[in-house]
Amino acid sequence: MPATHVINAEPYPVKFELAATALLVIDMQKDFLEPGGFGEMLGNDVSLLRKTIAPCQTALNAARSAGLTVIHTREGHRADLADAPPTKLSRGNLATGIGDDGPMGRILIRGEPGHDIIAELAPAEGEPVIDKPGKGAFYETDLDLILKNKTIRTLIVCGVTTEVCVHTTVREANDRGYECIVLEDCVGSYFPEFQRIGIEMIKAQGGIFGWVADSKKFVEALQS
Ligand code: TIU
Repeated sequence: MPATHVINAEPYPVKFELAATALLVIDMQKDFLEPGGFGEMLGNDVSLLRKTIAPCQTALNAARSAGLTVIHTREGHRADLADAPPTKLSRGNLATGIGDDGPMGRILIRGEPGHDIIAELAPAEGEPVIDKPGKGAFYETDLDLILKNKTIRTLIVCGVTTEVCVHTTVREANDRGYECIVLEDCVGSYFPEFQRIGIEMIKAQGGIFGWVADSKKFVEALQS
């Protein structure tokens, strides 16, 4: 019998099987969470995202203890920018933008310090890290292939930002037949209103994109 758990999510409780569930940690990178990166260059207050770090640690520790598949993603580009659409590079008319030098190296470039995942949530040995050129984690990556090979059906979703990379990824996953459970305190936005509405949008209409729970409910579900 597979180990089945129930999480007390909204809009209604949902079952998940340990062997068919992955924790997906989206873009918890210095470029979004620390001063001097892409998030700040866009005009954002990065401190707003930092309250997600402790809940993400709780979810990550619980997932690892339960033996769940854990997958991390990073948004970023090749050093030669060949994988960055010109429209993305020019967006915002930024004085300093993608590929330019910043305090944490070239902004949103793979291999640069700012592109790396924050130390608090560093991937453990053997946990796949998906480097993605877009906002969605499925676009031009091998995430779907990895999930299918592991026969994953449910994604527990953490990361930043709620209305951009988390939403895009959840929508992509939902259309591919995955069940997404977004942990509200583990996802963050630079805009409190977008956080609130972004969460509402996922669970509205009977769970149109998935379910919403939090790190405490996730831990409780794993212990049940
Ligand atoms: N700007 C913003 O809110 N987000 C991004 O650019 N990328 C992610 O959400 N990871």
